[in-house]
Amino acid sequence: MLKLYSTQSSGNSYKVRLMLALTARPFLLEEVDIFAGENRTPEFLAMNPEGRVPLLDVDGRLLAESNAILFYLAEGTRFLPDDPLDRAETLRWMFFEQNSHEPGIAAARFWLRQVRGGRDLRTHDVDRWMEEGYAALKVMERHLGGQAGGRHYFAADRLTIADIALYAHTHVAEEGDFSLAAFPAVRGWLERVAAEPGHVTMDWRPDLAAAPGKGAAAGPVEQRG
Ligand SMILES: N[C@@H](CCC(=O)N[C@@H](CS)C(=O)NCC(=O)O)C(=O)O
Repeated sequence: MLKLYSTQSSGNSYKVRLMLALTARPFLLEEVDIFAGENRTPEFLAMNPEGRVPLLDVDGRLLAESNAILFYLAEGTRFLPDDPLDRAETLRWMFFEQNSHEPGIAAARFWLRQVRGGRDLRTHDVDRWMEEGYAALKVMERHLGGQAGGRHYFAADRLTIADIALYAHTHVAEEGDFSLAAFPAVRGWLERVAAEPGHVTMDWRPDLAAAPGKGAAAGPVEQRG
């Protein structure tokens, strides 16, 4: 069975939990407390030398990087288009997420909301995060709202892993002091993703009652796609 090393409040981990829930795949969840350094132990570093979550264990083979994990999990499902250009467009927005979106929006939330004293520790970075984060939100707004009638999703006219990648940190952008007031198309898209059947919120965990030891197993078992 798949096993996910994840931190509950981590947007990158949430991407993977959301994808597993949307595709109704069973998995074991292992909570890694990055604030207590559980991701920097020799045991964890032996699994992922970067010392980061999320990390997916597929029958003993380990896969890091949230968007690589999404790509693996999406194979054969409706969340990864077959058409080569649609597929490439999906990847395009996932690269955008990592290069232009996550560094500002996720970093601001992490340091301003999640790390005690983070605002003081990283005062000199706040302006850059705001500039980069708002630049990314403007790109998203232009893409979604830019053509007549607007686009409902980022690629292939349907919900793909590009949307899942971008949704994870955008829907909590306000926790990093960003306002979405000036981004109506982005807000509409967030609502569409949240209304998707099988959608789960960031605090969702698999059924703890089924948990042997520390991990928790998720159901249901059948795969949708
Ligand atoms: N590019 C990586 C970033 C992973 C990442 O930054 N994870 C954070 C949590 S969201 C983490 O593990 N931070 C702890 C650390 O770097 O020590 C991905 O998308 O998976």
